[in-house]
Amino acid sequence: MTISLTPVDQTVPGDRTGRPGGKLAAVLLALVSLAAPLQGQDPAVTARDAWVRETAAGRPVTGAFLILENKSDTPRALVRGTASVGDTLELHEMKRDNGMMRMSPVTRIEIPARGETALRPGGLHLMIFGLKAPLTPADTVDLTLVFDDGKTLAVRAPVRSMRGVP
Ligand SMILES: [Cu+2]
Repeated sequence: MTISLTPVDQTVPGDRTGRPGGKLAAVLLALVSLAAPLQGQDPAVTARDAWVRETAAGRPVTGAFLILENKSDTPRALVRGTASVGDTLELHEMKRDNGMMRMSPVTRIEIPARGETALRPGGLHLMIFGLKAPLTPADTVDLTLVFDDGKTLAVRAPVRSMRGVP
């Protein structure tokens, strides 16, 4: 009985990984599945033109700006984030209120499907609070952005001079 079952056992899927091709495929699959969470990238949303504003002396707060692009067919939203150089990061909008520009926190920043949202001075932006040290144009800031699907995006943003920026 057991002897007659042996040829059947050799055809089970587990045995196929014994072939060189199967092993290579298994290793590649393992590498791919490891790489995704390590990079922390959300394939649906990417960022470009990221920068952080140089800080004025003694001000423990600054703004971060970038363009978020959603390559998927599903609307996404940025819901929170962190910055390597500060304690907290808030999502902000700037609006005209009684003739004055005022900024206030928002809970999410929408990125339309197959579209993009620009975070720039005078509009939507990120605000970094509790800066550990002043930021100068030689510095870079690592931002980690979290989206409404729970995925994260790592962004490296250079610090730019305040001169010439509204
Ligand atoms: Cu702000």
